[in-house]
Amino acid sequence: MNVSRVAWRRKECALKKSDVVEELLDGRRRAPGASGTAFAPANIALCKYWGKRDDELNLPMTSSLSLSLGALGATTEIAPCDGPADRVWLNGEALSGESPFVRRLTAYLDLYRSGHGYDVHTVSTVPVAAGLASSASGFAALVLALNELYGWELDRKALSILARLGSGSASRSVFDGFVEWHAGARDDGMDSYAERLDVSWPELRLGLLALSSAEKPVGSRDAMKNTRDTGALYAAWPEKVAGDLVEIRGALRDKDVERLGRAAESNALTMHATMLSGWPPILYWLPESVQTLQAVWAARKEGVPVYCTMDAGPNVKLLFLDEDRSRVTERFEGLQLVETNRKGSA
Ligand code: 2P0
Repeated sequence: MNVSRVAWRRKECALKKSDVVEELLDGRRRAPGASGTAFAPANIALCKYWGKRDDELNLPMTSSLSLSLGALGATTEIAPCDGPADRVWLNGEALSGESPFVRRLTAYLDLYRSGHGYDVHTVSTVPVAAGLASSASGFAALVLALNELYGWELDRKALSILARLGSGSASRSVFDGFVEWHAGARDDGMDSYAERLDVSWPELRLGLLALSSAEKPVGSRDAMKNTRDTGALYAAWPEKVAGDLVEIRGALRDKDVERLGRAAESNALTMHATMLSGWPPILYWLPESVQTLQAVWAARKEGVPVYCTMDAGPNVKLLFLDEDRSRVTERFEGLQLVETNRKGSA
């Protein structure tokens, strides 16, 4: 069989999101109740998810590990409506059915509806200017709300898989605290789900530095595809992640901020290096991002143990211990501390 025939066969046999939903909801399909409401936190990856092995099911090339952001996240209420079209409100504002956000939501809800539309009200406490991914908390809250609406009573593993079908990082947002998303190896992705780690580290602080709220030049979904398909350095990424995960798990166990910070910062910077190695090259950084990185490195040189991570945007997040809080906040103007230990409420 030649290559194109193999590719064709793989495509023909490839599983769809609807196949996964069918399997998970087997025997649980029922008429919706009046409404369902749920909260899910945003999360910041300490070891990043960057690149998929399956674009349809959002199956990642590697595992990843994150910290959920406490009460910063999304609360979503969903209810069936009379008409066939979905109506969506974000922070009280009705969104156009033509907006990319609503189109993506509607496509996802097609997996669950039986002919009717939904009214979806989402209130987000994620600071827009901080450039945090809203898709993670948004899809996780939506799945948790659907679980309420339909009374599926699915366990967290199944809910994490359903959230992944909406957005990869949403698989981690169905949990509080430190969370690992296992890459899995199966074609159907039933072993690709997140789990909460048994770690409590209330002294660890996460701070957000909002440097720019301008729209990204390229969305993370397209950027990770471009990197996987064209990045000269991408071949090194899975091995880098494997090593960083060992370091991060060990650092969380030993409460070692230096080990954690080093692995998390190096992981984020390597992710950005893989993006730069692709064509077209992708660089999310602004001059302010570089200045902040240099300020972090200068602080460490002067004995302040502060580390950083960056996602698919120009903003920088800082990691440090509570005992160094005043030394860090006086160096980084506008730093917003996240109460990762405070749970959000529905
Ligand atoms: C992460 N990011 O681990 C990485 C680091 C951005 C940089 O997950 O296509 O919105 O919906 O699965 O989850 C952003 O990607 O992508 C992301 P899709 P997603 O947090």
